[in-house]
Amino acid sequence: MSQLRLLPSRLGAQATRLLAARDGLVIKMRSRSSMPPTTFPSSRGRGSASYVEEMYFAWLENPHSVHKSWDSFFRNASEEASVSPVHPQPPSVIQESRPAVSSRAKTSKLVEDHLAVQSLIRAYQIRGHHVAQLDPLGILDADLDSFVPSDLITTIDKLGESWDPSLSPDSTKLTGAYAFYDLEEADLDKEFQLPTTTFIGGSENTLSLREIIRRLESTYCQHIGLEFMFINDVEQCQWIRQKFETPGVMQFSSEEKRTLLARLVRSMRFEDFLARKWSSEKRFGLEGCEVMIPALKTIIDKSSEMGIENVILGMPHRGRLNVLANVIRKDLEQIFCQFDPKLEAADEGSGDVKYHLGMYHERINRVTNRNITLSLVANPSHLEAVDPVVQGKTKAEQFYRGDAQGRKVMSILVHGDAAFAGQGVVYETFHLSDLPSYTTNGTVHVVVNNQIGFTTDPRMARSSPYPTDVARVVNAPIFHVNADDPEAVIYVCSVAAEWRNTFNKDVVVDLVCYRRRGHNEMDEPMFTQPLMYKQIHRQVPVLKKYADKLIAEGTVTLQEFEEEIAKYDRICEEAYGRSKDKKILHIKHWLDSPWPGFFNVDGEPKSMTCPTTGIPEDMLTHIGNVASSVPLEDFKIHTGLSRILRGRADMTKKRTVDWALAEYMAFGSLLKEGIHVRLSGQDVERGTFSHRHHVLHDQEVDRRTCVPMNHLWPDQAPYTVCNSSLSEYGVLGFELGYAMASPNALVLWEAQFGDFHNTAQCIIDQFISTGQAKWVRHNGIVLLLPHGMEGMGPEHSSARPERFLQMSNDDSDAYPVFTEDFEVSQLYDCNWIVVNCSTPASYFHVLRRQILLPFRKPPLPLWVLIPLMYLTRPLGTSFQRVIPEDGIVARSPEQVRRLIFCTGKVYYDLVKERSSQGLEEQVAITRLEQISPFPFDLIKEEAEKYSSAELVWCQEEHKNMGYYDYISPRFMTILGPSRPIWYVGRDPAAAPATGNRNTHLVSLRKFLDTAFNLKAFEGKTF
Ligand SMILES: Cc1ncc(C[n+]2csc(CCOP(=O)(O)OP(=O)(O)O)c2C)c(N)n1
Ligand SMILES: [Mg+2]
Repeated sequence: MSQLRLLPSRLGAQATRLLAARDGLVIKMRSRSSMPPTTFPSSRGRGSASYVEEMYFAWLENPHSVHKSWDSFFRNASEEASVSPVHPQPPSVIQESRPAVSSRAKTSKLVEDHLAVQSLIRAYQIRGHHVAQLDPLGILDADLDSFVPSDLITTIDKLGESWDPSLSPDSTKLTGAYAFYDLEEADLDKEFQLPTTTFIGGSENTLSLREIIRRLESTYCQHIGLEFMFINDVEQCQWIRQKFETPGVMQFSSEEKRTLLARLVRSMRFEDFLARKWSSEKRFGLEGCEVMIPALKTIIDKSSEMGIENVILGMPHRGRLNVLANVIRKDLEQIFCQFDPKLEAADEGSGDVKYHLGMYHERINRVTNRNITLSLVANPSHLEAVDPVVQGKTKAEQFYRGDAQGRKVMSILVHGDAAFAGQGVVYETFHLSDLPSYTTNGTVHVVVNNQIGFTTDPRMARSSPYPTDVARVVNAPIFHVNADDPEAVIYVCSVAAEWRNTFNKDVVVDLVCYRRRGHNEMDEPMFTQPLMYKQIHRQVPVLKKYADKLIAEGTVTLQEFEEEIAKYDRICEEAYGRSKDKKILHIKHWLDSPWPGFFNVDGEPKSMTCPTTGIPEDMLTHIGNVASSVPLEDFKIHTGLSRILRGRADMTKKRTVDWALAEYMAFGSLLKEGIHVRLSGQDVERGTFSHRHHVLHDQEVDRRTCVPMNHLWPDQAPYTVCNSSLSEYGVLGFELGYAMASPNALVLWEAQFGDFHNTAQCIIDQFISTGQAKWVRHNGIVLLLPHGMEGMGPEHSSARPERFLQMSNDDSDAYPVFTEDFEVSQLYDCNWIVVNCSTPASYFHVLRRQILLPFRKPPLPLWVLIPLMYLTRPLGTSFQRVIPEDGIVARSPEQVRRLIFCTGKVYYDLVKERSSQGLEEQVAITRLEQISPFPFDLIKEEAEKYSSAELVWCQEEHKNMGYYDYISPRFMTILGPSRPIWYVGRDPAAAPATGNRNTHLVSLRKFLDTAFNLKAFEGKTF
C-alpha cells in the first residue's frame, strides 16, 4: 500500500489540475446528440495547450525552471520525437501562435497527444460506466442518465457511427471523441507513455492508442461499470484501478468455474422446485437474478479466507428462501414445511410469513475449511428497516469479541433497487458507517437491481441516475455488473470483499438483472411492463447461458451438467419427503440471535421471580462519589460543571438523589455486576437538559475527555455513552440490533424529546412492539422518552404514550388470576412495559429490574426532570408499580371522599393543589409508576382500601391522548361498573400541547379545579 501512496501523477500537481479543468469542461456535456462536439472549444487551443507550451518553452530556455516532473516528461518526449515518424505537420495552434519551429512543434504535438491520451484514460475511469453493457435485457439502461460521453473514444466511434464526412472532409481526421481530442486516425497506432494512474499496461509502460482504447473499453465498458472516481483518496482509487485494469485479472480456473456453475444450478433449481410444488404460493423468487446466490457465497468465501468468522446478513423478501437454503444452509425440509398450510404453530405469537424469518447457523465453510457463523436477521415487510438493525447487531458482536477493526465480524446488506433509492433509512444507515461508536468497519451492500419496483419503472421511482447513488455520500465505490455474466459478478464480489477487508469501508455491488415473473408469483407483469416482459420471455436463463459457455469451452460436459442438476433435484425431493413427516412448525428454529444459557433448554425463563433491585448503601455512596469527581489528574472542567458535581457530592452525603444521580447509580451498579451498559442518542453524553454530564471535557486540552463511569471499579464492565447522528429511525434500529446480540447488556436509546421517536415509529411498530410475537426473539432495548406538559409547545411536550399503550397486548377485559408470581408473569406475557417514573428512585429500580428479570422486554420509561425539591425520597429496595397514598389521608381511608389516580409529574401539581385547598384529609392521591402491563392487583387493593371514595383519573395530557383510554376499561374490569373512574384532565385536542403559555396555565388551572371539586361528578352518569 505504501508504494501506492507514493504514486502521484507523473505530470505533477499543476498538470493534474489542468486535467481536472478539462474534466470540468467535459462534465457539462450531457450527450453527443444534444451538443455536437464541434461547438465545444477545443481545450487544446485554450488552457491546457498554452499552459503546456509555456512550460515547454520555459523548459527549453532552462530545464531547471520547471518542476522536475515536467523536466523528465519533456526530456522523454524529445527523445521520442527525434525518432518518431508520425508527425508530418505541427498542430495548427502552434503554427498560429508561433513561427514554425519544426522540432518545437513536433514536441508540442507529442506533449499534447500524451495529454489527450491521459485525459482519455481518465475519462474512461470516470465515465466509462455510462457505456458499460449492464442491462441483461438490453432494453433499459441501468443508468438513467445513459449517454455516450463525448470524451470517450469507443468502438462505436471506430465503427464510424459518429463519422460524418461533411463535418470532416479531411479523411485523416475523425469526428466524435477523436475530434474532442484532435486526434487523427494515424495516432491509433502510435505508442503512448502510460501514466501511473492506470494499470492497463500490465508490465508495459507504453501501448498504442488502439490498444489503450481496447483495454479501457474492456475494463470499463463491458459487463462491469465502475463508479469510484469521486473517492478523494488516491490510494483507494489506485487500488480499484489495479484490481480491474490489470490485464488478465478476470481469469478463473476450471475448478472455480465448475463451483460457480454448481452454485447457479442450486440457485435456479431451488426456485424451480418451489414453483413446481407450490405453483400458487407467494415466495418472491429470485428468477432473473439467480446469480445472487453465487455472489453472496463469493463474498462470504473471500471474507472467510481473510479471517472473517461471523457474517450477519440483512435482506428483503426477494430470494430470501433461496439464501436460507443455499447460502445459510437451513435444512430444506424446514423451509418446505413452511409451505404446508395444515401445520400447526408450536410457538405462541403471531409468527411471520416464511420470507421474513431469520436464521442462525454455524458451519464449516467448504471453500476455506474454516468455521463460519452466518445469521440472517428476521425482518418485517417494511423495506430497508432491517439495515440499521443488522449494523447494530454487527457492532455488538464485534464489541463482545474485542474485534474493534471488524476483522472477525462483518455485515452484508442486500437491497432492492427501488427500496435502496427510495427509503430514507438507507441514507441514515450510511451515515452511521463511519462514526466511531457506530461503525461496523465496512459493509458489503448487494443491490438486486431488477430495474423495477413492484410495478413502477425506475424513471418514476428515482431522480438519481442509478439506484445506488445514495452510497456516494460516504465515498463507497459502486460496482455495477451485468448479472447475466456470472464470472463478472463473481469477480466484482470478490473485489468488494477485499475492499471491505483492506479499507474497512462500505462498498456496493449493483447486480443489474431482471425479474422473470411478476412482483410475486401471482402477479401479472404484462399489465404494466408489456415490452419489458416480452423481452424477458425471450431471455435465455443465465444457467443455460453459462452452462453452454462452459460446455463449449470444454470445462464441463453436458452429462456432468445434467448430473449436477439431477443431484440437486434429488436433494430437494428427499427433503420434501422428510418435510411431510413434520407435525408441527417451530418458529424457534428460525431464531437469528440465540442467547445460549440465558433460557432453559426449552427456551423458557429459568425462573419466574425477580430479585430485589436495591443495592447496599456503600455501593450507592461509592458511585455517588465517583459521579461527583474527576478521576483524571490535571483535568480542568468547566466551573459550571464543578458546581453540578459539588451538588452531586452534597446529595450523596445527604442520601438523596436527583434524576441524573439515580441513573448514575443504576448504571454503575450494573457495570459492577458485569453488565455492559450502552447509552446512545442525540446529545446523550451531556444530556439534552444538561443534567447528565457523563463525558467531561478538559477546558484546556482539545478533545481530552473523561468518562468517570468507566472509573468505578477495576473489574467493571465497560460503559459506552455516545452522541449519535441526528437520526431516530437509523439509530434506534441500530441500538435494537445491538441489544439483540446479548441479554447481558443494558442498551438504552434516548429520544431528544419524546415526540421525536415518531420518525423511528417503524422500528417501534415492526420490531420492538411485535418482535417477540413474530420471531420469538426477546429484546430488552430501553427507550428513554422525555415527556411532560410544561408549556413548551406542541412538539416538545408529549412522548405520545397513548401510542405505546394502544399497542400493549395485555387484555383490558380479562379479569386476571392473581397468582404469587403475578407481577413477573404479567411482565413475561406482555410485549413491552410502559412506565412513567415520578421519582428518581423509580427510575433507578426500573433500570435495574430490566436486567434482573429472567427474560427481556423492552421498557419505555417516560421521563421528566423532576424539580429538585421533590427528590428527597431515599432509594427503596424495589420498583413500586404503584405508589400508594401515604399521607394523613391514608390513616382513615374509609372517610376519604375522592381517590385520584395519576401518573408522572402531574402528581406534584395535584399534591400542591390539595394542600392549597386544605383537602389533605379528604382526597387521596395514588400514582401508577407502571402503566402497562396494568397493575390490576395493586389498583384493586388501593381502590378497595378507600371503599367509599369516588375514583378519578387525572392526567395533564389531552383526553384523547395520554393514558385514559388505556386505563379506563381496565379499571372497569377490575372494579366493575359500580365504581366508575371519572376523567379529569385536558379536553380532547388535535395537537398534543398548546404553544401559548397562558392557554397552558389556564387549562392546568381548570383541570386542577375539577380534580378537587368534590361535587364535579354529582348527578352524572358514567
Ligand atoms: C417501506 C415499504 N413500502 C412499500 C412496501 C411495499 N412493497 C413491497 S416490495 C415493493 C417493491 C420493491 O421494489 P425493489 O426494492 O426494487 O425490490 P424488488 O421487489 O424489485 O426485488 C414494494 C413497494 C414495503 N414492503 N415496504
Ligand atoms: Mg426491484
